[in-house]
Amino acid sequence: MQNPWWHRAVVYQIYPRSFADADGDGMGDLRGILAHLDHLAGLGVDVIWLSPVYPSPQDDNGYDISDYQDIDPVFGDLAGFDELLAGVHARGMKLIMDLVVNHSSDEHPWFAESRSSKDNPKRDWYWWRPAREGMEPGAPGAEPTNWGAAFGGPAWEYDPVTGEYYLHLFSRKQPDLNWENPEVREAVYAMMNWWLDRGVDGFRMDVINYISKDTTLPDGPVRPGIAYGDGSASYMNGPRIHEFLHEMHERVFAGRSQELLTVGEMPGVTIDEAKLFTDPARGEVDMVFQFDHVWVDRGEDPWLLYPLRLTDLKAILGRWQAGLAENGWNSLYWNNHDQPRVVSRFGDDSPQYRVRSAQMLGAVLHLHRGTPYVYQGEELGMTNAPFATIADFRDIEALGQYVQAVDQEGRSPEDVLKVLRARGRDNARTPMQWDASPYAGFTTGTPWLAVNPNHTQVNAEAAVEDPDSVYHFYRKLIALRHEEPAVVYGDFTMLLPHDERLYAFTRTHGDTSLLVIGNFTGESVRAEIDDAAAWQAAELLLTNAAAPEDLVLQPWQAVIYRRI
Ligand code: TEU
Repeated sequence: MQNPWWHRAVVYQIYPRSFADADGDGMGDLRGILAHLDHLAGLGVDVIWLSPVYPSPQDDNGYDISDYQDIDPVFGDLAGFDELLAGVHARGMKLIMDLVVNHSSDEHPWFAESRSSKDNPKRDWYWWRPAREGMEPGAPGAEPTNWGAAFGGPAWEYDPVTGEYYLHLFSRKQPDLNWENPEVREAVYAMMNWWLDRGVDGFRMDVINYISKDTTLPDGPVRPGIAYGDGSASYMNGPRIHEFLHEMHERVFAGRSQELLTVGEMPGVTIDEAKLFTDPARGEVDMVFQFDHVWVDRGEDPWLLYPLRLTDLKAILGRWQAGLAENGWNSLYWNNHDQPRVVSRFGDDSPQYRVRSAQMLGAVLHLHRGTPYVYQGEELGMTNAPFATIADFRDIEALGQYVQAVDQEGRSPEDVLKVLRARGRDNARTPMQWDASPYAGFTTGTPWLAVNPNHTQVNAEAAVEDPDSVYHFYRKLIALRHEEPAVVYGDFTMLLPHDERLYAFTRTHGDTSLLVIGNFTGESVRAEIDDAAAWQAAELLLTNAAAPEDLVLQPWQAVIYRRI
């Protein structure tokens, strides 16, 4: 089979709410995106992934959809969407939509019907269950299972209309759709076909490995100090997940002549599962987002910060590289709208090393085998934000988890805040920093989430003007992927797996070998690798500091050498 186009592609994620506001209401919109398409074309990305722009009560910033076939007035309308799509295509890029079909909004007409009576034809479109046996419906602890929801509290909401509970793995305004029901699946496929017919180029599929549940819904294990049970064994990679995704592929993607891209977001996916999901012969999805590497600094206690161990990060990413080497395909990411900013997390966001460490992280990621994703502002080296108190956060996850941890589990507010400051999703959601003006060129109104004060230094205008910026380094990384087949196809070999300071590997394709080294420290470090002299003499394709001597890397330096 011919290699698919997306092996060579780089994807850029836009979180529309925080990207660019054209109408001054403090929230980003489609016209704002349209006005900045040249920034993306200049960077050289191939695909844009739009986080949800559909009508939504915005309980989870659009990941709670009340109409799958329209645009929220906050963002624009369908005509504006078509214009944006045409603008993307005119610049030779593609656009993929966010597909959020594990759950809908509780304000979706489907759910309104489902909740209305036990014999409504759509009753079974969601997961309704009676109270735990022998318990009073609605009483504390009477939920059908002990599961906790991702955003705090129980995963079941009591609905007095019919005296039963509905399942919501995320907020109570995000009821889970019942994929066991074939009508649900048909409705989703019809909607997907409608968007593809409109010209979109594929989908990023939200928590798509949660759609098949163990229908017996057993209680989950409870960890000490945590208020609710963990139900994930009953819905992560559930019993019918491969069947559902294959069916979706058949009903939506197979037989289309467009060049499409599908990527499944899959928390908890294993390498063995990912091989199945991404094996082209099985017809499921093109690639998945796995979470192992962004969970590297998580431990037993959710409210403790664990420092990065570089050897762990290398072991995880190395395993994924090896696991999908023969069949299947990796997606590569440090950042998205759910993750803290990588330069603050794994780099050094102080003025001295922010640019250099952001560049090093970019080089290490983009030189792996797989399709890299750039999250808005990552190409500027945007950092975490200075959240002072819980009142500064807007994210339903931060606010909900805070309440559960502090009020129900008795944690100290300071401990919880410390973790939210480091890991909270709002770090990724502060407005895009376009220039040094008061609201960073994001809006003329009042931004829905405070602009990071460092926008006076960290912004697109300054970065585009500065040849040594993170932006231009990312531009070169993307160009390198387009020009050098070894970046796309080369075999991956991890070097120095036990080294806590350097991340080093080779990529080999035919006669071409690349050596990549990233220094994850603020000190100079010499790379003790085999063949060091030959590499030192090889062509230095890209670096973010002076060319090393004797393979001694400066603080946070990255090097990419090529030998033919
Ligand atoms: O996220 C799914 C997910 O598992 C996590 O990344 C999530 O952000 C949370 O940290 C779990 O505790 C997806 C979307 O990317 C996220 O923005 C949505 O909030 C979520 O699904 C629900 O749609």
